[in-house]
Amino acid sequence: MSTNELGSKADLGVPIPGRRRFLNTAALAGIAGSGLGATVVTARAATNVNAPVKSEVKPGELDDYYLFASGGHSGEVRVYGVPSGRTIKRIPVFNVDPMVGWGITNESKKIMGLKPDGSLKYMTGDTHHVHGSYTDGTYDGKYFWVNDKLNGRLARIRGDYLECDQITEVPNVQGFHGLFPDKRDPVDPKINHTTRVFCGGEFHVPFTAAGPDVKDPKKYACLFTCIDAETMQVRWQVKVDGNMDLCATSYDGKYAALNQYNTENGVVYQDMMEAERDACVVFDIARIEAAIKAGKSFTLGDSKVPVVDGTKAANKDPRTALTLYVPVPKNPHGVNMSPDGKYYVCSGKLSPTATVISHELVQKWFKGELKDPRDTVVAEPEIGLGPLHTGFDGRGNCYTSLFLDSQIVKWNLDKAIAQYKGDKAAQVVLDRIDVHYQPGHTYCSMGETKEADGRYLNSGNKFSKDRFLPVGPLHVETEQLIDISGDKMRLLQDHTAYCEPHDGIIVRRDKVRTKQICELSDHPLAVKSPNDSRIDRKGNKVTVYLTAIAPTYSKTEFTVKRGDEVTIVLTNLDKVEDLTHGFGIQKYNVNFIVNPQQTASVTFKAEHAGMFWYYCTHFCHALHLEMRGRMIVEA
Ligand SMILES: [Cu+2]
Repeated sequence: MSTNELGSKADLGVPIPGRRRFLNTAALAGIAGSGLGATVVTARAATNVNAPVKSEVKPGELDDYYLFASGGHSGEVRVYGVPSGRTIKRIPVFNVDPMVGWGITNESKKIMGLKPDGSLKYMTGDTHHVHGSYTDGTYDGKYFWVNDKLNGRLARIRGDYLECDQITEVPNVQGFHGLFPDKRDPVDPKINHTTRVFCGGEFHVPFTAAGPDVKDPKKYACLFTCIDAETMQVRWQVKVDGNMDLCATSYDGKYAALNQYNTENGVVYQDMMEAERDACVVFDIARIEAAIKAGKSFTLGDSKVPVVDGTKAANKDPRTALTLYVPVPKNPHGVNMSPDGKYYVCSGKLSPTATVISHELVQKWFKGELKDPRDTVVAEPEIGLGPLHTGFDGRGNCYTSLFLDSQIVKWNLDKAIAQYKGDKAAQVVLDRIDVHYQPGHTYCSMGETKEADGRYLNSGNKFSKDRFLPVGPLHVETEQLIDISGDKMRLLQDHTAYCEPHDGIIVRRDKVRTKQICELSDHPLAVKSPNDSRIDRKGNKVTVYLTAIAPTYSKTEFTVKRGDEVTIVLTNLDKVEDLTHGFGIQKYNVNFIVNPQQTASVTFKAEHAGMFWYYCTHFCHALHLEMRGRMIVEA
């Protein structure tokens, strides 16, 4: 789009011939100032993974990676650039966000879920884990998923617009924490991409709303849930012992592993840390699906989702077992799969160890070739205090966050296995770096894919303390970027993260292919031309169809009656990249945006009589302030 075309668009709605020249100049100045005249980046060159890592992205340069991070109890997902640490986008998911109108437009409210009276069922959420869809063992950029630990939901984000398009509430689950997509089909070799998302329930619950079982924690259990990646429907669930925390899947699609704490079924923390070992539970996906197909399922509570029994007592015979409980030291936190697909690494939290479980030996156990679940463990190195999460560099090294030591520790998998076999001289720990302070999640560039490139590691630190200017009692968090390309780790930079990200993934920029302009045909109500702008009335329901083309709406005035239910349908007909319009109505709590070629709608009751200006809230043009109109509400 040239500046000339922009200029002619800018002239629309400014029918003052005598001022034409002045307006052109002013409009163009505005456009240049807001960057609209700049060259648009539509195709991103592939990241050169052999180039030296850098700590700075100079003005005009682009980042090499996207970092998708959860936003914790803000309920959103954040997108940062790596290595700059710049925030590029905040994607509202479980939260209400007036910046884009999420939770305000009819379209977003429908995705979020409604009560029978049309109001939002939930306005809050707690996101912890973002993971992307896979093809051939690496990100394909089609979808990203994020959990809601607060209200037990899974949300999907479309890779093309980086917007949430579906949310599914998981039945009979509280504290849904870890999630991971499968990386291919466990049975059909033709299906080489993600078709399922696995979700672990953390808090054990009764499956009834009344009666003695509600109060008796010994009757509680957790559910492991499989959700269809395309339809977002819940496919099946597995009842298990213990509280599931994080999830990791194998590259063959056959297994999902979740670390478990509170195998004691305690309800207070003292009881939850009684046992010396908890577990990492591994699910045999193909067997579970075969059991469901064979009708060996039951239902729980009001849910119609088929459930199979994955408890320890029901799965003692490995040859028919749906689950394998591998005992691991005390209250583990975090399980991650190595990029070569060989090992699950489970962190100790209350034990200074990481437990390495062999994928090959897990398969042998399920064939009945190993007696003891502990026979699947091939290493358990001591790495430091409070190990939580592990990233990988694709060169056989692990990077584990140590919450209590405030460090990232680099250790070698093969050396840890050699040490476990008896090689006392094996040097397992290769390096340590201090981080600031108390790291939770840590993850590496492409680290959970077959394309792990060993360049960057992000340490998501839970406390920032003195790292930034003081701003009162609530502190931001520190995300620290670390160079892992050499033998020694090197701190590159700190950036702030508003509270409070948990897990994230670092995705090469060529994997993410977004559309910068929406499709008019995506919305059935799209107002395709200013000439289609109209007002439809059915009884007291009024629909106002509007278009926006900078710097004007297709109607600069419309009239409704007090008590009417008013729906505004607004299409942004501008086709220029980065030309978003907003729509706010004074005193009516209406505030949303429409991106180029996007349509959105809001519905409200015209409660107050009088004249109310509506105006463009998202800066769009030199005549942005003039982009407004009047809603007359007749008494
Ligand atoms: Cu505008």
